[in-house]
Amino acid sequence: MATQTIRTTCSYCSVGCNFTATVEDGTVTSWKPDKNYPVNLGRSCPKGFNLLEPLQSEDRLTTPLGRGADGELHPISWEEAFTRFADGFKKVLDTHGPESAAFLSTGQIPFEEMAFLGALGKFGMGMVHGDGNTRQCMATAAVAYKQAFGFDAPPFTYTDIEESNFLVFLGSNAFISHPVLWNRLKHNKDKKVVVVDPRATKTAKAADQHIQIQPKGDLSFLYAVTNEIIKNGWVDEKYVSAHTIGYDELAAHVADFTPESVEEVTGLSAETIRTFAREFHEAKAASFWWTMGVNHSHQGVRTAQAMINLCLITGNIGRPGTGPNSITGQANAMGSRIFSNTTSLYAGYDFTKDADRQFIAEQMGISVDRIPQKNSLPYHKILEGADTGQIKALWFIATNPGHSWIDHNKFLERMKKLDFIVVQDLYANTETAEVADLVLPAAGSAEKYGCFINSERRIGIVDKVMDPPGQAKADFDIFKGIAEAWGLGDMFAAWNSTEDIFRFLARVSKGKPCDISGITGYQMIRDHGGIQWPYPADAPNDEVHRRLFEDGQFYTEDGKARLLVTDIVPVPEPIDEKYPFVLITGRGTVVQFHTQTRTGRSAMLRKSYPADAYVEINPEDAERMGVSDGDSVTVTSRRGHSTVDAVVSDKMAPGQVFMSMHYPETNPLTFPAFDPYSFEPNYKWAAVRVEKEG
Ligand SMILES: Nc1nc2c(c(=O)[nH]1)N[C@H]1C(S)=C(S)[C@@H](COP(=O)(O)OP(=O)(O)OC[C@H]3O[C@@H](n4cnc5c(=O)[nH]c(N)nc54)[C@H](O)[C@@H]3O)O[C@H]1N2
Ligand SMILES: Nc1nc2c(c(=O)[nH]1)N[C@H]1C(S)=C(S)[C@@H](COP(=O)(O)OP(=O)(O)OC[C@H]3O[C@@H](n4cnc5c(=O)[nH]c(N)nc54)[C@H](O)[C@@H]3O)O[C@H]1N2
Ligand code: SF4
Ligand SMILES: [Mo]
Repeated sequence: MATQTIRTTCSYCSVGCNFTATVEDGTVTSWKPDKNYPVNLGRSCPKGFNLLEPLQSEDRLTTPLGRGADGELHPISWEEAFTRFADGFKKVLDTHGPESAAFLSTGQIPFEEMAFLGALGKFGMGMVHGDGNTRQCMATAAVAYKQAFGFDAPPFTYTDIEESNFLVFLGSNAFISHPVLWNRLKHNKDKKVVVVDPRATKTAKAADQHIQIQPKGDLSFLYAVTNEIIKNGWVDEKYVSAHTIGYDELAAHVADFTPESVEEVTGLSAETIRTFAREFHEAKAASFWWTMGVNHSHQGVRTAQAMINLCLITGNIGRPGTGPNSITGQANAMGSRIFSNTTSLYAGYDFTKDADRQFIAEQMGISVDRIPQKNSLPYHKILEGADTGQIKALWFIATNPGHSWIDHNKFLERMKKLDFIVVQDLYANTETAEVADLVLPAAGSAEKYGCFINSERRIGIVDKVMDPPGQAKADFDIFKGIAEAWGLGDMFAAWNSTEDIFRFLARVSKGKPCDISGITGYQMIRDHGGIQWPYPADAPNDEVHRRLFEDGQFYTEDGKARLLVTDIVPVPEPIDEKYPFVLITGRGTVVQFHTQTRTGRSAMLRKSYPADAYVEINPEDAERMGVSDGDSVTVTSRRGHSTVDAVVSDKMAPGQVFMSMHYPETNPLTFPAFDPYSFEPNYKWAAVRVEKEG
């Protein structure tokens, strides 16, 4: 009997845990969290532990499906599918031009596959627009870092969580969202963990202090803290003058933000704010850890930068246990940020710069005319284009916006206006696949090869442990088939495996902040237990944990970081008498992932979460409305209504309700506001009312 041991990276969240599979004669006989991998050291959460079960579900998509004259989806051959794909897109692009079709990509497939998609869509098929679902998730952090540091570069490594003695989790429910990372935190008397969240989440309850802020009060809170730090002379002046630009503007900007002046908007006492500022100052190593409570905001970029500013002016960066640290979301969100060829050319090169286009064209061996000279429209503008008629065809890869997109009733209406929709997924009954003309069956992460990049910039290997079912193909092979059908075989002749693409990207990254030119191939990543970027050929560094900016040099032209501020903008949809509650949305439980296409298919996981959609309501509000736990209630916004179960919970502050994103009942209600710099949707504020049924 042939027995193999294969290590691969989990494809749910961005922690990036590794698992070891024992494969006997093609069957996985054991699946265990890897003890030696520096990320998870033998730990896992239930999702990773059940990673393979949804892939083995009876209703996996095993053949391509095409919509027939009867309006239904029917199995078709791959040959037919590739022909329909090429015909459908060519017709639209030939008739309406290169800006009439787009692809919407993901943070959940290996970055080599993303890179292939980016080249195929933009250089091959000739589309100008292609964005990723990381727009829904990490765009705010990416833009915040890029503006402040000169490159999208999360500075930390996971040991910083162990070494910090004042950790602020701001808008992060890491206890359920990044459980293995949260578990690295060892509480002790030299360490204080503060959670800033409007809800008393599991993370807040497990922390030393919960600062129960009003939704969207963060920017005012952080400016008041900055003001306190400045007024008390707690600024690290040496660091500020050597390594930053914009201090005087920052100081002038926050001068009016006294703790007293922000009490109302933050819901916090001036004393709480002063104490926080003092403790942040006194800590030997203070750190911020933020996720969607910040990114999903109409002022997310500047809020993230308010944390970046605080770390910079107090010298809490580039040392163990410090940093303004954005934890990423999806398993390969970081890979999509640097290698997907969507918002920037590969490795942070710029579509709008002649020299950058020329360089990438040479590396690809293509004519520079094939590279679009302008940036893609962001996600929400692509969807608006579907409304106005500018966009006629869309291709969705490993994402399900028919459920996850903000204000999704409108999304589904817009889909009806399109001439051609293609969805590439593991399953045919996702909300997005249901409206497609063509559905392409993809292999899941454990059924193919490639790499993910986790939250600490660690490149982890994705290895095949089992075959995909039926005719399902790795996304790589689907892109290869499309390239052939389009007549682009020559352009991609050098890419015969994901590792070929990896080597291309490693070469292209040379000299950029995310330089991985020293990584020779997959075996090296396997041998090292993952490798963090950068790993340049001319200065390889084999330390397992590496943080950025230890020398105070940033990626801007002058090497200095930027301190950036803005005025506070009122919330886009204020509550009023008719819609008196703030609706917050987010993750519900550790065992549910996003639109539940995968976790919903695990019998094991299904036992541990509520089967039906629910809304969490504060006990006083519930009592006033005569609502008891388990009652059926209707939640109504200006855009839609959903009838769900009431959960009366002291997690919620009065005047606020929470619905989890895992149920399709949530996004018909959300309000489509976007950050002005990152264009990330503000999923975490809508005005709603709640009424008891019957
Ligand atoms: N189990 C599980 N884990 C996951 C995922 C999953 O679906 N399920 N998804 C992965 C992905 S892609 C992502 S992006 C991450 C997301 O991970 P998180 O960001 O931790 O998840 P969320 O629940 O969306 O939001 C975090 C918190 O923000 C708070 N919040 C809302 N509004 C505000 C505000 O105005 N200010 C502050 N300070 N906080 C606010 C919410 O109450 C919530 O507790 O999780 C990853 N991990
Ligand atoms: N109300 C509300 N909405 C939200 C959020 C919120 O907090 N509140 N959070 C937002 C955030 S942070 C995120 S990241 C998004 C997530 O939103 P989506 O990306 O739309 O969510 P998923 O359910 O993860 O969709 C991924 C799809 O890819 C498929 N898939 C998995 N692996 C593969 C593969 O290898 N190849 C292919 N081709 N397909 C694959 C899955 O079956 C699934 O259908 O949701 C956003 N929506
Ligand atoms: S913590 Fe994240 S990466 Fe680790 S097993 Fe759970 S879902 Fe997978
Ligand atoms: Mo996300």
